[in-house]
Amino acid sequence: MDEITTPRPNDLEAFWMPFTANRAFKAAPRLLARAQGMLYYTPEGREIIDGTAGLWCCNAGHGRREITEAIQKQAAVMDFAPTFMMGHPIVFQAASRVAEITPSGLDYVFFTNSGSESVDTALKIALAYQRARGQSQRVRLIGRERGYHGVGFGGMSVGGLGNNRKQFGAFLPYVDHLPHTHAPEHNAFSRGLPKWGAHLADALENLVALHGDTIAAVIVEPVAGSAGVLIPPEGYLQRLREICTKHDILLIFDEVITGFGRLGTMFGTERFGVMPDLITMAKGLTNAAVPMGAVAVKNEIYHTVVDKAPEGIELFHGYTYSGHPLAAAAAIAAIDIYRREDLPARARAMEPYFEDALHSLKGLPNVIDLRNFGLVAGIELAPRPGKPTDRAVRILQRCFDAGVLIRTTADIIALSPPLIIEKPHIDRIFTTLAEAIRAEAA
Ligand code: PXG
Ligand code: PLP
Repeated sequence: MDEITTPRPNDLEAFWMPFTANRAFKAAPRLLARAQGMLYYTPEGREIIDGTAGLWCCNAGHGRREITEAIQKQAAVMDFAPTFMMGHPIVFQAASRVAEITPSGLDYVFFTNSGSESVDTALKIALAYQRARGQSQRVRLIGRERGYHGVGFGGMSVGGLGNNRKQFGAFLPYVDHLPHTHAPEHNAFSRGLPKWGAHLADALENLVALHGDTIAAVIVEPVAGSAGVLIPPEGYLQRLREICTKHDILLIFDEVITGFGRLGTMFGTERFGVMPDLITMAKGLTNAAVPMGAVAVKNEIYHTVVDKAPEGIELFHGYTYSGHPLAAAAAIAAIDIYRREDLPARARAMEPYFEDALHSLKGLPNVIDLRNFGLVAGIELAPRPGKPTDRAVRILQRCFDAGVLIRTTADIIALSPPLIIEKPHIDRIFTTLAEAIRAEAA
């Protein structure tokens, strides 16, 4: 294991790292150089258990041969072809495969390259739909406090994370926000859906009272990931759906994290039994092997925008790489794996063990909440006085040194392992984490 498998870079300076403390990182880098199954390897060959599926995206585990081969094969057949006024066979196949796994009735798929692009695309489709059906006064978009919808101007505007907004000044106009659902005073240490808080969805009624019939769409994450694993209260999403339907407002589920088996069903919509009008996705779509995102829309939305348009282009939107052949090949192969191995069911079967392991951390110093749903867990820590994020980042470093990759936002640790995880991995992850939490309290 000491064998050097990948050379270290000789200069870390030029790469402006995303969402990273660049100065601290470049002074003490943490590098991942190789990956297989549940494991990453450092350039020195040290094993790191992947507790986060990369960034919530390698749901089928790393280095899946079928996906690699599909990409290699496609690269040799055709590197690229436009999808603007041209087509190539594999992108149509990929769209059909996605339509097969989305809820029936959401059978049309627009391709993007990321979650951020999927969100902006969904918001634009929602606006175009309202206009196409003669409701052009519906220009308002409603997000939620503590929501994360990527970093485009649309997603940032409906997003609800102050840190992601404060450097940038200008946002989309006509945006409002629902209150977030995090209520540790009622729901701390909940297993699964917290019991308190369905009524928080009623805040949408207040926004309707304020904005009348000018709301085009509401966008929420079924389970908020980036903001620190906020699990929706029982009945909350149902209530939101009812109010949207009552007032003729589109409901967008941002399933960039919750899609592809994460919650024990292919999409969160199935687990919750709530049907949105649009679903945004990315990450697990290709098992992260090639960047790709998508938006699935209700048939009526497609038909309204497309059939009601005058002859010619119906939607003035698209990316050079919408439906890139390599991404399309990777998506088809990844979806085949999710279905063949029934990874959503596997996640569901592993959930009770994962939940028990998580809640075994109760009582450790500074652990103020533990929450979980599907194969997602949040561990909330009391911040170090005057030094927010410090405790969590130091725990991350300790875990990395001990061979476990975790993810932190502020003082919340998020876990979202590949769905192929086995019980011994779960044991290792939580034992390591418990030691790190104890060590940081000392
Ligand atoms: N919507 C949701 C719900 C997301 O979680 C995006 C949109 C944006 O996707 P892209 O592909 O543009 O990053 C996301 C992304 C983390 C973390 O550790 C989460 C995301 C990205 C990076 C880190 O919480 N979510
Ligand atoms: N900027 C310029 C100058 C472009 O020509 C294009 C696309 O043609 C873009 C941005 C958008 O790039 P993409 O389609 O990859 O999102």
